[in-house]
Amino acid sequence: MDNGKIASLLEEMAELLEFRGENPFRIRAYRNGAKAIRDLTESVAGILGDPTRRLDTIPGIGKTLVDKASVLVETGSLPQLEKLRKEVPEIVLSMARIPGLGAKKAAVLHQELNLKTLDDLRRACEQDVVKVLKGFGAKTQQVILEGLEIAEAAAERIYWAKGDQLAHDITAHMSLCDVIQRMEWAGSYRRGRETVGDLDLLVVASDRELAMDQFESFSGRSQTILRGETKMSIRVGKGFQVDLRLVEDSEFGAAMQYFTGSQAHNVHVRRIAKQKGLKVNEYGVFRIDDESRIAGGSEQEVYQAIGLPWIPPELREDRLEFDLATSEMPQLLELNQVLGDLHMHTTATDGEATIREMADAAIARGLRYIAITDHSQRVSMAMGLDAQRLREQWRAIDQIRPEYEGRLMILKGIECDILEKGGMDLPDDCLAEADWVLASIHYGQKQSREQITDRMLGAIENPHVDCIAHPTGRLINRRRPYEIDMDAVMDAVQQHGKLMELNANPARLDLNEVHLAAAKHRGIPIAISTDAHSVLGLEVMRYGILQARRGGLTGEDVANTLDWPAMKDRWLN
Ligand code: DGT
Ligand code: CA
Ligand code: CA
Ligand code: ZN
Repeated sequence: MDNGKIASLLEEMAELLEFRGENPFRIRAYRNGAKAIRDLTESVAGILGDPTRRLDTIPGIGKTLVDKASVLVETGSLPQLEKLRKEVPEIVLSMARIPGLGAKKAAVLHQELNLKTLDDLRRACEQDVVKVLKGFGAKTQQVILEGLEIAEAAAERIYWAKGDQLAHDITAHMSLCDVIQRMEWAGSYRRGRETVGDLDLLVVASDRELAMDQFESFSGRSQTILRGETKMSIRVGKGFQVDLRLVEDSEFGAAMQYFTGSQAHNVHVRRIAKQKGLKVNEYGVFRIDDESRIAGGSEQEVYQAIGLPWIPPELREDRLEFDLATSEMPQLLELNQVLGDLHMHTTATDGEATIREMADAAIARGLRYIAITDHSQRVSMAMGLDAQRLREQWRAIDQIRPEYEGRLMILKGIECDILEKGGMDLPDDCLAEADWVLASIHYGQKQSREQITDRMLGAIENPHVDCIAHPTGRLINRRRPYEIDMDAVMDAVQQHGKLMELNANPARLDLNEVHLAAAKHRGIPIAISTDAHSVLGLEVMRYGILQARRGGLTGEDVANTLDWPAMKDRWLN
């Protein structure tokens, strides 16, 4: 059982215990343990299996959690969890999460109406079956219907890229209002998380009412959720929420620090502050003894007051940042450091643009080299290339190259599938002629952990393979990563001197930030690539940069910050 699975089962435990109104400390122990395990780069099973290691030396994992994790690893299930699941059916939990419903009413609904899904509940409301139940009534029924809609929309966190678009639209709209003196985005959006639950905007305005009026007049607004003195929330489209907070200029830094989060980061910040006799909140940093305020105008000041350097928002997840802050804060990667893009498709397979069009677009973006990496034959849906068609493409590249001499290096690459039965989708003699070979899994993703890991190891051992593309295969919000022994994969990558990809597509962002940090720790070079299927697709590089920063990566850790000859020299054998 992998760490992700263990963590989600522990989270489920926490949720069920919470539903039952159990001891909050116990619930928190499960939540903390789940987070610690999710963030762990080594496998829990590995640590438990090693008599020289102890799981409870890892912060956040107490004795109880060690027992639970051992049972999970050994038996694949947890008796206590099974019992709770029987007592509290999934549907009751989902209903309890609906705003305005709660645990008690959810239980009654389940008992009386024998509902299986939230859709059943909606139908029951629409058919006026709910309002006649004892203790419900027409108003409650309406609240449930509205809550259902909210829950549905909120269930899906949106991709950062989509949040970014919305943030830009709102910024443009707010900028039209001249009472606004200062405006910044905070929250998970500022931290560059893969997905955002809602957007958080901080504003300093000479007239708060006018600023709120402006916010309310945003054309995408579908509803005003609340409008108070200093806080306002609107809904955009079907359900996405945007929060506006009006703050004082002198408190802007403290507010930014507070509302950027993450919550876990802030808890840690407050703990450090407390040890120094200080208190940090959204208004500033205060001395506990005499309540005097010592910082708050800028974030820099806030961190400095508690003895820390300013911490880049992308790192504020209570993972690496406090260790880095006390040793050395890295100079995180920036977009302009990236010189090449090593994964893209053309009209030869499922891309929309020709080699020339991709090349011109790459030059316009300031790149110095690109690799054309169309699919191999196994990907029949995309007209994947066999050896003959691939060699034809390479001849075409040979012909185009002189035109781009001195402006852009066009590499002859391939995204070669790792076959279901193991082995590469194209013969070695063909792969040997490529400048750059990506290996990736597109089929047989449901195979066992052993099978997938073996296939991956086979590819890494192939001397012609340079880099593993989108190594976990996950699609955010849509498909879980395949089961794979990432420790073993990274061991092999290290041993054979290969690279790993950070696929910058906003739906992939694969490797994730935890794996990136592990790769960095091992000295595995990362290639950040767009996997572009069109000229516009090259744009996604910036999402990859954010993800790299979240993993703590600097220019040193990323292979394509070097020019092609230097990169080849340094990282390819
Ligand atoms: P999201 O919206 O789910 O993607 O994640 P965030 O981090 O943007 O969370 P959000 O919008 O609820 O709140 C923004 C930040 O404000 C959060 O990262 C930390 C801070 N914050 C909000 N509510 C609380 C709270 O109740 N306690 C603490 N300590 N911090 C809070
Ligand atoms: Ca947020
Ligand atoms: Ca919020
Ligand atoms: Zn691709």
